[in-house]
Amino acid sequence: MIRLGKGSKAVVALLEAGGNRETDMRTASLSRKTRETDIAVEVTLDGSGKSEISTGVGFFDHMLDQIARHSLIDLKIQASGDLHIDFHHTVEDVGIALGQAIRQALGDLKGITRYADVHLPMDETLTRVALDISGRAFLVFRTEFHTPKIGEFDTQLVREFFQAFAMNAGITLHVETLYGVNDHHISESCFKGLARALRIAIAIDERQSGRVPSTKGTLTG
Ligand SMILES: [Mn+2]
Repeated sequence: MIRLGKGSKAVVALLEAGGNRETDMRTASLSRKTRETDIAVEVTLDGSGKSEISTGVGFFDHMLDQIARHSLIDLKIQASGDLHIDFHHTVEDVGIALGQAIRQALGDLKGITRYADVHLPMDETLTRVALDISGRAFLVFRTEFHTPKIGEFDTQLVREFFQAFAMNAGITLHVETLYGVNDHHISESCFKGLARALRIAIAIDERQSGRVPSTKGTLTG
């Protein structure tokens, strides 16, 4: 396994040289510390969905586990934040750090599938997630909750996470819950939908033959 700090130029070079994709992992690790939070993130894009998540917020850990499990990205997230105030800083800053780590691991975006969309059902709820790994950060979030809290967790923070993630990953991300009754299901369908769409969009498309999937020739500037 090759460990890459910034970007995945070495992987692309290997791909172009006919390297073995099974052993050339796209990975990144970073840490981010402010007066509000202290966060360490490790991602392995071509993983098996293993996760080690500890944010101090049980429901949020459960949602981040869904990202790993259903994107097949291996994810380690260790966060300690000012939870005595509320969960806002921790949720937002994990979104920032995870977005940055995934962007870093994707590198110059050569050979990726780029676009994906899924409809993610969870019992009575149906959420649509469409995304473009474009280098252009944009969020459309059309999901409404029926109650202010899921347990201790503020339902407003779901949007905050998606906003922070999209802005820092450089992804155009559209999330829309078409219908749903239970807020736990609604939230979980958004996270699982993101995971399933990421799984498709980050995958190496053999027919791209290592090219950046854009007529501009670049997605990073
Ligand atoms: Mn659940």
